[in-house]
Amino acid sequence: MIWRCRDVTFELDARVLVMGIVNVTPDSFSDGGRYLDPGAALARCRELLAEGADVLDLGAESTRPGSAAVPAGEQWRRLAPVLAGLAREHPAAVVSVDTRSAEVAERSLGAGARVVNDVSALTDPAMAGVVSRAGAGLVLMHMRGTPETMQHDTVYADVTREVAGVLAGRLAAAAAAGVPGDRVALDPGIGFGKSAEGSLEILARLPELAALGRPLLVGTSRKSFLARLTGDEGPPAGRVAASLAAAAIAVLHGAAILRVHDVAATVRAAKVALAARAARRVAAG
Ligand code: HH2
Repeated sequence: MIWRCRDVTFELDARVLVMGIVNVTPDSFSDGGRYLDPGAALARCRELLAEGADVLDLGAESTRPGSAAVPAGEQWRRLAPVLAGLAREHPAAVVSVDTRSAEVAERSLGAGARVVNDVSALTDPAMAGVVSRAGAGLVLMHMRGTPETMQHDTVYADVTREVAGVLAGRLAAAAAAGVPGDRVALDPGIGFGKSAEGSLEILARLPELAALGRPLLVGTSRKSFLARLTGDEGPPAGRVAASLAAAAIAVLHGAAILRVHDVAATVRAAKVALAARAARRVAAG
């Protein structure tokens, strides 16, 4: 299975991509405020590349439960110096921009980004055109409602089936709007309008989503459902061990891209899980 992101094509049958998170925000749930300064954000990007990140995901808007939208102008003000620095220092690094705004996506692609990570799966009507014209990679994520409202209703008749149905529909909508399937990765949106039980069930039933035929991106890193399971009460940075377990489960169940805060540790966990997945294939003949 391939994922085309402008001039870069990832072959993902026997490989897992680790996407390192850099939130250029004052308020993200785990790293809010740490990388708002462009110099600090760039230093973090360098660190994550050195740790083995295959993709850097830069976000300028927190999407934690209850958060309000950040205007496009403010997102761009935060992102522009970081993207310019990366283009100067690491032009070959694959940069993704985590935004729901077509305007921010267009400016970021103009500054060298190769992927648009849209947690709203094309709610901005101009987004598909922007991605299509650039030939960029696109992440389509499932979310019920908006970050502001998504935790109001987390009850589903069958969460995995609903997520699969919505993602299939968004994949078709992207194709109809000019973004072919080989540019798209799909994401169940762990924690986005899901209960802790729902997020866990999706992890357990990931093969049903892998059956949609596109690379699956899974973002469990440091999320609160892990703390519910482990009983960890401290800050999100203390959820690394639980995050690694979740990452390994995701890979064993078919994930192709892991969106994480802790790159070096996840690279190692993913290698073990990927080897187990390959061994299972061999054993199954
Ligand atoms: N999770 C977050 C943000 N963006 N994008 C995708 N595709 N999948 C995810 O699971 C996902 C995402 C939330 O994590 P984080 O960026 O660390 O926090 P915040 O939204 O508070 O900035």
